[in-house]
Amino acid sequence: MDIAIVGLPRSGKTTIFNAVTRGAAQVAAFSSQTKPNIGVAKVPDDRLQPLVKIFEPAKITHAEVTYVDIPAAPEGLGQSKGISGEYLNHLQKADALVIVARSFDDPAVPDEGNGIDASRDIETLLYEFTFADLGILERRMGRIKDNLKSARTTERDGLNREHALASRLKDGLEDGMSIRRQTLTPDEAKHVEGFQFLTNKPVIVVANVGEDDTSAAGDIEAQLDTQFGEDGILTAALSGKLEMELSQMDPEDEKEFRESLGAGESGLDRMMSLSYKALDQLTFFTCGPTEVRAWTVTKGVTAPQAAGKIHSDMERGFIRAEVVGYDDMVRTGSMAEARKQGVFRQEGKTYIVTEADVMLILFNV
Ligand SMILES: Nc1nc2c(ncn2[C@@H]2O[C@H](COP(=O)(O)OP(=O)(O)O)[C@@H](O)[C@H]2O)c(=O)[nH]1
Ligand SMILES: [Mg+2]
Repeated sequence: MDIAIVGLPRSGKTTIFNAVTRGAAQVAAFSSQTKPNIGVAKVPDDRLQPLVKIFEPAKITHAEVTYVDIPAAPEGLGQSKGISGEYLNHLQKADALVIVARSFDDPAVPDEGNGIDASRDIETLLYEFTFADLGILERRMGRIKDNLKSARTTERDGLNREHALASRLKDGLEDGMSIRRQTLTPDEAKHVEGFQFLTNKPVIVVANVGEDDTSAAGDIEAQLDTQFGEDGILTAALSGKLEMELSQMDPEDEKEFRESLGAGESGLDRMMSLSYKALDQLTFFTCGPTEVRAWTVTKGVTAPQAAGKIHSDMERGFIRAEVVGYDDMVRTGSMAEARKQGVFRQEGKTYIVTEADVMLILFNV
């Protein structure tokens, strides 16, 4: 699962990328980055700590997602030239898009010359997404028209239907309706998925606020939510610079420093959990004395498929899964107690894994 970080130049994309991946890619006030940075991030999950308390494992492993920090398009984003080429490819491949918008004022970092305005910059990016999708639709419609000229009667129906769908999506987009908000039949939705439209992807907007302005983060977030929430867009606000510095400290110092800054969920954690949730995947846990671990799988997988995520042998030799729901696990406090209270289940090959299942896979190879 890939999350792309996009935004105007010097909005703080690479800074935030470094914070989420605990990496050290080059951030720059002037020079321009040309290659994407790719890194893996641990997904924060409030449900891990209660499990750790129960199992006291030697090791805790978070679910992981890949972040891709995409440099601004060479032709310059936000100048209505449209997204194309390699840049568009990067965005299309992503499963979710994080838009970073500059909300910090810093004379050392030149802005684009029109002052700092996060909501304007977000509008610009969203407009570019719409524009890119319109381009894809128009090209597709042109190709269908060409194909129709030489199509056999048996093919005409399908092509005409596809043309009608594309035309409907296009009308919707022109009316300001992202494809993710348009009403589609399951068949249409499946067909549309193949095109990897940008406005069909989950979007999280992140206001990058100044490090001495973090008290304003809540207000900025609320304002952006009012403006973009209706379009199904999620919002977070954080200080990229501060978060990057914190991510480079050792965990103890980081914890202490965060506490001294004032309690509450960190903006970065919020951004990361929102992005993970937006991917619409399912998390299950494996728990024992050696490791408590969160795993990510697609919704609707069976127990053997989930086991295959851990190891292919476990899928091949799957016998059964022993399952306790997360809430039952935390409430009962131990496997033995869960068993006693009858919330411990034996599940077979056809079991469909549900959110936050605590699973032990029994297998034989
Ligand atoms: N003061 C301040 N500077 C920041 C913040 N985030 C990023 N910067 C600076 O802005 C410049 C551009 O950041 P970078 O992450 O490279 O932006 P990108 O072009 O979007 O990847 C760098 O000099 C960063 O140090 C922030 O929250 N506060
Ligand atoms: Mg960068």
